[in-house]
Amino acid sequence: MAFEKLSSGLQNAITALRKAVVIDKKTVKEYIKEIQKVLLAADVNVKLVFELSKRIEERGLLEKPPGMLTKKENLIKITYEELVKLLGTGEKLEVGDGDKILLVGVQGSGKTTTVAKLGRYFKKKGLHSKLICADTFRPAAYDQLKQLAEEIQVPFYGDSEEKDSLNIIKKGIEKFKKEGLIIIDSEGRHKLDSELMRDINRIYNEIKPDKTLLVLDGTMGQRAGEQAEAFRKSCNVDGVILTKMDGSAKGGGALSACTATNSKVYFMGVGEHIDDFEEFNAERFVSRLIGFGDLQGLLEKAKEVEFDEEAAKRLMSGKFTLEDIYSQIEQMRRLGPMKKVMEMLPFGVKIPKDVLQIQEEKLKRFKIAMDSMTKEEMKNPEIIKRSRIERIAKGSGVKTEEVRELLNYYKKMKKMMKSIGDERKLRRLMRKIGAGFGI
Ligand SMILES: Nc1nc2c(ncn2[C@@H]2O[C@H](COP(=O)(O)OP(=O)(O)OP(=O)(O)O)[C@@H](O)[C@H]2O)c(=O)[nH]1
Ligand SMILES: [Mg+2]
Repeated sequence: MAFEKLSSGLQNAITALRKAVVIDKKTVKEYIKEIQKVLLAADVNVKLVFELSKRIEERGLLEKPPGMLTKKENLIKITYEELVKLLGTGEKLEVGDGDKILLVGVQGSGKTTTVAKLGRYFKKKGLHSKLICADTFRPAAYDQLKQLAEEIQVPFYGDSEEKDSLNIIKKGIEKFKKEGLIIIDSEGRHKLDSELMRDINRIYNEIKPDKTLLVLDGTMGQRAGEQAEAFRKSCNVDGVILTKMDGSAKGGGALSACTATNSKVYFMGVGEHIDDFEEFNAERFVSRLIGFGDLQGLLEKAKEVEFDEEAAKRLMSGKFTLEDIYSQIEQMRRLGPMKKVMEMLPFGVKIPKDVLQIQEEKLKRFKIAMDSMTKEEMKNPEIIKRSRIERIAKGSGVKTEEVRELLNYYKKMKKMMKSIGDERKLRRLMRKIGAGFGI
């Protein structure tokens, strides 16, 4: 993978940062210098690199790490966020059967290969891909796509005798009865000549594709941005597919240049084989560059702490309602740490066993019951007496005993929250828990 260098470079910088004893201006500067070196080697635009490093430095030095994150960890989190910003968002290409996709690009950029890759990709997603070869410029184009279509077993239309590409496309669309996802390969020329643009414009205006995707060779590095801009000026490009990202050490440059020119990158070609193709998602991509497992844990930790901080505020205010239980259930995933909070209460707080051992299944039933409650009942559960319990049970299909159980659960939780006491105690507790997580 061409991103190995970029990836190992970033990871080395992060490892060095982790080893640093103190995080001061000097360490941060050294760290940023490393990141700069790595990005410049990947052909990311110098200006972008400096903007990015300035933001990392500023945020790293000024920002208060969210909750329990250390300064170091926050610096890594910031690096991740800024890299995602540099490389674009994670928008998905929305298409379906009945749509037409037109691929455009200069000669040799990888259009024909990508038409087949897209065909396979969408076929795997359950759509009915159909390929049309509209390249009348290069004689071998017809056979190339026909073979690829056979390989991936999707319908193909082309006509090696016809000289007008527009005619071919029209006939192809007719043949496919406007059904399925029609993917059209167009011709390429040596460079961005006006004739190519004129032809593509003509096709575009007649066919009105639902999506026009520009195929760009990733080995161009940051020059990909210029091409993207030129194409967008002369025809309505919806997004970009970067090819040959496997062979290029300049992939980072191509990606960032597309983002910088507001060209959404939807896919990446990462090899000559049909399956060497992936959806581009900046968050996933940067996670992988930095080391996915590592980062995931870190981001989770930042979130967990945010939750605890919020919970702490609410607990302190003494306003614990059914709504809190409801949102807790909604955030089932985050209930784990909450349970830990309760388990680790070291200040002689007695936790009723049944509060801790409440089953997920039961929580789901509670949620259903709460869905039948009024806003007032959720805020002030004390008002829920017998007749209301019966109404809630009837409305939700949950047993009256279960509604009672929920109210009991609520009472116990509230009592427990009260007994935690003051904020200092709670903060101390949270630090302890942090230590338990190995922070
Ligand atoms: N390594 C690698 N090679 C690729 C990738 N995509 C395409 N290629 C190769 O690039 C060359 C050109 O690909 P084509 O699909 O024929 O390019 P094209 O844009 O259709 O070319 P023209 O029709 O001549 O304009 C072929 O040798 C492909 O195998 C990729 O993602 N990685
Ligand atoms: Mg071609």
